[in-house]
Amino acid sequence: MSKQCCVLMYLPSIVYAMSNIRRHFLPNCMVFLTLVCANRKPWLQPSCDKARLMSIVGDLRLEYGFQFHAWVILDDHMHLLVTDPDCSIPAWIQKLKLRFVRSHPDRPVQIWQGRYWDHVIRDGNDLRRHLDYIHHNPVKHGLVSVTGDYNWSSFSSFVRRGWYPRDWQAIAEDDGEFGDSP
Ligand code: NI
Repeated sequence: MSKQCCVLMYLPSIVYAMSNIRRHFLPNCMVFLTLVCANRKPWLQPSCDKARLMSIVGDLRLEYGFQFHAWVILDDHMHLLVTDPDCSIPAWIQKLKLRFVRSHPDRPVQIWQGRYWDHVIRDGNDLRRHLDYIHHNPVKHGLVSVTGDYNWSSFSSFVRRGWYPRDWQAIAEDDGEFGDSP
């Protein structure tokens, strides 16, 4: 895929309270996001919860108009790759977390870590690296041994579009920082 990331700048975040980070995104930048469950509890393990989470993301995409390029949901975290024309990522992530908690039958007090990981995609290589990371993630985290066996990611839609071979496997683990280290 040749989608160009138009933004090479990332304005530094301003920390104004320990638990509250104000993040600055520029319009139309492509951003890799990692949301992790509090204490790494596997709140997202049941398929019905993964489906519910995806449906909430779909609703927010319509409400906020962000583009949703790639995704994977694991048992205790998720990775997303989005382009947001309105720089509204912090707002809709807040809603995503809240709506998921409110729609949960047990209404647990805390499902999500307060913070989330973000990374602005710098160029085509960086994009490729993050797409591969997302799609290899179920193998990396030991949920399946073959990438194509995992249903809860955008891998199959990338295969349909000819961007990955069906039997694709990552050549090597990427040991960069992606916000999902234990
Ligand atoms: Ni991960």
